[in-house]
Amino acid sequence: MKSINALFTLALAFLFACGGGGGDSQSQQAESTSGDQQAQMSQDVRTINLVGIDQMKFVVAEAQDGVYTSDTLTASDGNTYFVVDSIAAAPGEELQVELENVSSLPPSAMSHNFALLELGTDARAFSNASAQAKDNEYIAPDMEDKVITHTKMLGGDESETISFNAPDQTGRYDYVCSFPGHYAAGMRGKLVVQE
Ligand SMILES: [Cu+2]
Repeated sequence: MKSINALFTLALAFLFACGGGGGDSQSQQAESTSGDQQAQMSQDVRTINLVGIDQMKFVVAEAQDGVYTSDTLTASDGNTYFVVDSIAAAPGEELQVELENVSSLPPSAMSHNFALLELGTDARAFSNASAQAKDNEYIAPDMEDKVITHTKMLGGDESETISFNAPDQTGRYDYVCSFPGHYAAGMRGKLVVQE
């Protein structure tokens, strides 16, 4: 009887241990479920994971299909990234662009957005005008018709994913970060729409 009691206690202890573990795996499951839901949302849609860094460049953490990079830069978060020069897309291709700002500086000093401009837009003029438009998330109100799509202005540790279709017309479309000074510092690139 003593040994049965001991066995019972052991079984109970085991049950508690498993119970605790079960709780953990349940919360892990909950996390992975929301991950699955995100994956479902983006099913078959190419997502370009852009990062904005204090050196005022659009960068990626790893090679991605159709994303063309040049230099590498080590950001303030200690990670080394590839500087993005251009992104290729097919006419009308459904795309998602995620932009994450990895800065630890205050938003007033280091925010980033991604603004894709209509073909033939003077990207420098747009950026200069937008630098004055603090109250409109640094998008020049009188040039909003030149913007195909854009993220909001993101402070450090913020990210946003936008969904859109690449334009039907082939060509080289400018995208910029319109935070003051960032276009001039090189926070820009081309969405190359080609067959
Ligand atoms: Cu920026």
